[in-house]
Amino acid sequence: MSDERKTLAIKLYEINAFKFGDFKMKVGINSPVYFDLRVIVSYPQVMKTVSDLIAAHIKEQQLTAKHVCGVPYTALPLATLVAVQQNTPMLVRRKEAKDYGTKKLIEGLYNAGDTCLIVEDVITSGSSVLDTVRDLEKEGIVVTDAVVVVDREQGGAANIAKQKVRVHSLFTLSFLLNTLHEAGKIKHDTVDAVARYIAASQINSDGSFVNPQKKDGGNDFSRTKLSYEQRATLAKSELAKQLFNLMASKKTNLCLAADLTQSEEILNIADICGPYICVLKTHIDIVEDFSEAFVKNLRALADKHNFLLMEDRKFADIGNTVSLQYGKGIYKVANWADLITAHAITGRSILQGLKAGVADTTAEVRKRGVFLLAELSNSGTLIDVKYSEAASKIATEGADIDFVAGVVCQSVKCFDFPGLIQLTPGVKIDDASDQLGQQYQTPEHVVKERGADIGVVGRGILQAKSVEKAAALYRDRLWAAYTDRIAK
Ligand code: 6AU
Repeated sequence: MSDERKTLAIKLYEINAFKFGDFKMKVGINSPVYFDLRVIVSYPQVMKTVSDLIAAHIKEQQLTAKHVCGVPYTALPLATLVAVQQNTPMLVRRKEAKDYGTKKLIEGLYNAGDTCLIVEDVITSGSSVLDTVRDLEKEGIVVTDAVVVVDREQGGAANIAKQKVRVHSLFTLSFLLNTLHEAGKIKHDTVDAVARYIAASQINSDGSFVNPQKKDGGNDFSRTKLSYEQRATLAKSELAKQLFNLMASKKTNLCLAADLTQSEEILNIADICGPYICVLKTHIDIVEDFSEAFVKNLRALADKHNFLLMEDRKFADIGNTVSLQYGKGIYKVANWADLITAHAITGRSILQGLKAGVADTTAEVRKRGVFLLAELSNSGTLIDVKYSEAASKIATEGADIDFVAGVVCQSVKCFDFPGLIQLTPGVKIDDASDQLGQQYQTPEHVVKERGADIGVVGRGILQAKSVEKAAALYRDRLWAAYTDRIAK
């Protein structure tokens, strides 16, 4: 069996099912090894060998689950072969429930109390297997075992075992490394680099890093420990890159909420506060004397003082409507605002709709970005943990994330990806709340405890005796909190 596994390990390497180099991972850090087992469907002999080995393992270990279920999508064909070979009925887990008919997430015949074995291609944090366990368990199905082709040894097996599911792997990353090294396919340096990476990047089931710096002196990849310059290199949105670099070079992470109703007042405050801010945020629909000349002058001030304009429109409609609201009407927001805010309530189509609202060229879309709202600062908000998790998923997964510059939220737990910017409103040095539900925190608290990259200050500056002094003070305190945060 061991020789067969070694031969298969080398074959998988030869067909590029895994590679060594410098790869950007979903969580934002670079990995020296990358797996893509999707390629095996093009090699029937490899498919057969892998599924034979899984079936042999199930027999050897006397695993007797009533059903087999593959984690979508890469492991589905493998699970099918295993199920057919063993004559075990299969269950299929949908990634998304159908929006018509039965809305079932699990297809196949089963009864509550049935047992099931999961097949997966690669585990890193274990979160995909755990998603499948959760959906099966919702139907009363008991998941006993998970058989995976490759365990990257980054904590996934332990995360799954915590849910009382036994994990079996055909290969560990160490086994693959040693086999390839023995066969003269990779150099010792590669083995070393990968081993160091594994030691330094253990992952919790929610995708966050275990923070090994404290444990063994390895790297710490948590987003709040990285500098804005480092994070600019990881950003997927051009606007996020630009804003990270602007903050780093101008040494400010202050966003001014210019919630004023007269255009002259906004222009005046933008000129005074311009040197201290990275973003000026508007609510354009409260301006009583809006004109095209006003936005032209505001843009000129943004260029003069090097800050970006964000229209806090909080778009929240179906794709077609937001595309019109963004590009058309009196305000034509897409023409002048670098950044906008949007609710995630409509789901992914909000991103497609907004992209469609920016003129028609890809180049234009690259000059714009959105901050998705995942949490709100006011008391009594209806947003709960499940909603904010789903909102941050929209911000970090899928084809349109190149348009997402960041997330508006209140807590560091909201998302992990270091290429996104956390914008946190509700910042004020005094006053714990206003009369209408707003809740305030100090600059130090939002940056150090809550993970804010940019603090949004409105009335803390607008109502100060000296607006300029207040802007300088908020800039200094927010910036010092950030430099402290990354130094520790
Ligand atoms: O400092 P303030 O309370 O005067 O202003 C806070 C600004 C306002 C709000 O519309 C906005 O921040 N805001 C947002 C944003 C930016 O989307 C979200 C939120 O949860 N709370 C909040 O106050 O312009």
